Amino acid sequence: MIKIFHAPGSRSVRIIWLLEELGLDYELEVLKRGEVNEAFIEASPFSKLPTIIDGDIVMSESVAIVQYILQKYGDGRLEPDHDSNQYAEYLQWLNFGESVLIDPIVSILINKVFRPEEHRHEYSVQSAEKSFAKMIKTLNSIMEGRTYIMGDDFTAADIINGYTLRLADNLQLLPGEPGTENVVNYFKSLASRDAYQKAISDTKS
Ligand SMILES: N[C@@H](CCC(=O)N[C@@H](CS)C(=O)NCC(=O)O)C(=O)O
Repeated sequence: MIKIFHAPGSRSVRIIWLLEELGLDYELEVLKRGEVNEAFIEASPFSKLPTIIDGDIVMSESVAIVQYILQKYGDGRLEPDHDSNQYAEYLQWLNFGESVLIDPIVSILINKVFRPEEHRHEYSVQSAEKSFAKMIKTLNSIMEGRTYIMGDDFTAADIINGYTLRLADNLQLLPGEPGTENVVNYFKSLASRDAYQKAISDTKS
């Protein structure tokens, strides 16, 4: 069974969400703030979440973990056929959510939440908010007429981007201004999925 090192709200939500969508069993090891977890330190030398252990396999990059799980256990679900033209577009969206869309969000989190107040940098927050707003407007045009990021079918690219949009929503970066409705509705539809709800509840039901 796949073991997931998890902390509430962290990117490990993506992996729980994926496994819930696939109906696969998993074991959660929830890290407690301020407590040293030897098994986690051994599995994740850079101390990053998510980290998974599956038999002899140990991994800790969320997009790579998604690809690994789909290849090993997906039976073709939640991704286009690898021989199809859509697969290239899917790979691009799968990476976009972690490589591009999350960038300004991380900057905002660092400068609004994580750093002590005296080290926060207001200009970085403002420029990250601008950059995020610009990306959302572009994404909004792309989402016109699409239910999911690949069109009609829900894929794992929605999980990667959906988690990123959750962070944005938590930071009130998705207030629903004109020109962002498609993205807001897209996020709402992802957030209403049972598997997403289980993933953010932090316990398995
Ligand atoms: N690109 C990595 C990022 C992993 C990452 O930064 N995870 C955060 C939690 S969401 C973390 O472990 N932060 C703790 C730290 O940086 O020390 C992924 O997608 O898995």
